[in-house]
Amino acid sequence: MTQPNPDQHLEQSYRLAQARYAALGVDTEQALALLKSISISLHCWQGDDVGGFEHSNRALGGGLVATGNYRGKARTVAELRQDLDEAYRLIPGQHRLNLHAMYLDSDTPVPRNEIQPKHFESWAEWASTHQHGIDFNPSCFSHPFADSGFTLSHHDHGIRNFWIEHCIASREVGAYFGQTLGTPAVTNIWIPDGYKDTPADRLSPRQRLRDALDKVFEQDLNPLHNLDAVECKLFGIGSESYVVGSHEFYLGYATTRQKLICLDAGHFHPTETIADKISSALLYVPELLLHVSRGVRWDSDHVVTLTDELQAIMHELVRHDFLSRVHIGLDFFDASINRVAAWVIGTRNALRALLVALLEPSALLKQYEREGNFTARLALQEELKGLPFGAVWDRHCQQEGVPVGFGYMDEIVNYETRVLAQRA
Ligand code: RNT
Ligand code: ZN
Repeated sequence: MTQPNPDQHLEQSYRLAQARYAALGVDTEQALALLKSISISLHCWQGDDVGGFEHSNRALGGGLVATGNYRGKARTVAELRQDLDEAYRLIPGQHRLNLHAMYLDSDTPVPRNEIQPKHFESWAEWASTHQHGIDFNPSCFSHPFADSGFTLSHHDHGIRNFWIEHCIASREVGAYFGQTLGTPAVTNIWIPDGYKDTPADRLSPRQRLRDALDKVFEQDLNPLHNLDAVECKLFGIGSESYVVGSHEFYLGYATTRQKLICLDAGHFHPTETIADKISSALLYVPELLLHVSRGVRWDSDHVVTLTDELQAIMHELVRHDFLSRVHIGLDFFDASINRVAAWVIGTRNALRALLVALLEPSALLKQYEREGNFTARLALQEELKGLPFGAVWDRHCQQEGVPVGFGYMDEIVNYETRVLAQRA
């Protein structure tokens, strides 16, 4: 008897899955076509534990901590790109890169308030060759002027101004990427500002931050080149008692200034999920940036896994047709496992959750809800969890020419031996 080959197995599984979904009125081919059109922005900072290439060798600051010492961390721009290329090869679809200002490509040190597009030319060339859009971030941490724990809201005019200039310069770099690559860069401002212990004055830093941001955004930039986002946080390591850029602060700011708000999945109280915030925020701000991450207790930055919370986020985007108004970025840094694998695992999971959302008969669920049939709504929601989305996902990977299932680990192991292990 001849055994069917693995490709035939995949084909058979897919056909069975297709029929199961069709019985619920879901077209798997349409879901896959949509999934192909979605780009995720991979964050450069997973590749080197948020180090950057500024020739300064400063320890990571701003309350950010990358734990672990797995071999093979990227030490140069070239190594980071090589690792990114490998990650993109193992992820189905065409994706973006989210770059921090501290990852500039310059032989000599450049003060942060003096960064220019020319320091990022090689990134633009690489991105254009590989068809990646680029998103951007000012780096307001790991710097002597951030050591006090305050940047844009600092009481010292000179220090505050330094960070204002850095953010203005960053928007210009964002616009340069957007114009060069033909797809707008989302330039996202996150600052660590806050107090470890109970403040005496919660108001003044917020007034200063509001005014500083207004200066940063004074110059209108073409939205086809650059989109501005602001990112809130509940607390950080070292800013447990007070964070200047809280959710209320930035929701108010983004609403009144019509900026994008960035919701990071790890930046809220552990029982609060950003999935429930998307439909509210999008009533008042034009677009959203998501930092898809995974909070574990007090850490906000674990590699994204296929959790209920991730699934809830993706359901929101699909059910309300928000995909065109939401930019999906990742934000985690794990130095205890193979860093390329971390990108691949996290991005593939974000895409898998998107696929599950695309395979949902949401019209039917909404109908049950309108009819007050909450029993059927619950029953169907639970049944859907057992449907064979994995066969549809495998089909997608196969069609996109990337390893199916656990198969990508063979490539990761091979890359580790060939490349990462050689970095002493
Ligand atoms: C920090 C924020 C921010 C950073 C990156 C490096 O809490 O989430 O997005 O992770 O800018
Ligand atoms: Zn974030």
